[in-house]
Amino acid sequence: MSGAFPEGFLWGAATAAYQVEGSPLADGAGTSIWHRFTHDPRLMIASGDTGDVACDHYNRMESDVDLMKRLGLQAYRFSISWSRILPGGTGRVNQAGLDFYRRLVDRLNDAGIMPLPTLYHWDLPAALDDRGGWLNRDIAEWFGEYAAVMYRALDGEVRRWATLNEPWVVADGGYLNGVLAPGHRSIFECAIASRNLMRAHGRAVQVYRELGRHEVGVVFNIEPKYPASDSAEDLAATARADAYMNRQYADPALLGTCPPELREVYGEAWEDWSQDDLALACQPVDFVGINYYTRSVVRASDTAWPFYAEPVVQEGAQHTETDWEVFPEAMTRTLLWFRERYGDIPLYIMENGAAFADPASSAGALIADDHRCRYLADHIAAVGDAIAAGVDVRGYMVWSLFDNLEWALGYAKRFGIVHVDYETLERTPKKSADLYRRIIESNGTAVAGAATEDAAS
Ligand code: PNW
Repeated sequence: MSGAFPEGFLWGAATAAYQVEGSPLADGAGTSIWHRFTHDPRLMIASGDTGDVACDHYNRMESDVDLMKRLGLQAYRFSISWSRILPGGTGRVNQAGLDFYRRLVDRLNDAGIMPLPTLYHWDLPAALDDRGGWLNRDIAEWFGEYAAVMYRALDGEVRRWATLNEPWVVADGGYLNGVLAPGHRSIFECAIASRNLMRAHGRAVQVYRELGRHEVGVVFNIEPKYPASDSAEDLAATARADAYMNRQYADPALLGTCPPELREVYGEAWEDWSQDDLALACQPVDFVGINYYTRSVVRASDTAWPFYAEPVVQEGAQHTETDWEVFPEAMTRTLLWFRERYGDIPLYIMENGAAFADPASSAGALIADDHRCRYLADHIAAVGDAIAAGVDVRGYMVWSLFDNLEWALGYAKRFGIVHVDYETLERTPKKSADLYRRIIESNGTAVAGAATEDAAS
């Protein structure tokens, strides 16, 4: 087990703009679809929470980077808010928005922390949503224009860019289930948005090849699907679920094909991609980011529209506060599967972590988030197992650095290794941050001890 982390393995933590920054309209920024979504009484999120303040990272960026340094982080994955840069989505550039990310990147580099920006983590400029958003084919050009602005501004300081974060969540949550911005519910739109997401990704990679000097990649959430039984129906349902959630995005980007099961999944909403669209989506990337949280066990169902597949809850297994089964072995399996299917491409874990109800802390003591400590140690060990089996994993980012706005679930679900008091905005590292610091210092060897230690306590 573990100890397998190569020299130079990159240890860091991740956040996303709308979840942590606050001040979404400051300094000339345009409105994003997330600002709209959280302020529209017909949509909103149950708690009424918004990103207006969030962790106030926008105003506390400098001291937050100092905190990252104290935690021993070697990399910080964050996202750039498109509407801070281009308030109307295209056209006029807002210098003050660029300045914020330049100051962030400079401060990170000065602290010896590698900046890992993602261009799109779900907060589309509302002005572009008014023009159809991800349903408009022109979005590939819009995204390319925005990407070019960022590359021109920061490619000297940034060496590794990601285009999209989790296109599946954007399409499924935003256009099929309506639980995320822009809150639509249409399987037809889901298919169109999915295709345009991957066209936009491809366009941003093309632009990078013209302007960039370092690396560009994309980040997928991968949730491996396990069949509930060996019956032909359950196996077929599992393949549909896997095609819809995992291969739908990775196949076009990395193989230039669409999974055949998607025809069945989408039914009349499916339209085959043209050769041009496939070619645009399939640009050579320098790395792939993988976000892993859980697996799911799948069975066939006659009533579960539209996929006729449904998850089977694993009674008796540990689940997080977001009801995700804790199943670290599947992380190893995901990485092995990825190399098997897509070849030997450098991989980064760009997100892995868990929401748990943290115990209250007594004065002076660290918040004893033992469940999170255990989760992180076991999953980092699972990454070590994949590396030992020859998978080229080059880094690991904890989700998340901070407790933050967990999208439609609001502030109640806490993923941070650093606690945020939403009254005072005070940051307090939890026990997991201390564990993670030791893991980083030992380049991963501290995980084995950590898992046993917490099991015993
Ligand atoms: C990711 N799923 O979202 C996002 O990148 C983060 O912004 C988010 O806070 C984090 O995971 C925790 O939820 C996901 O349903 C949301 O499979 C949902 C799923 C996966 C990832």
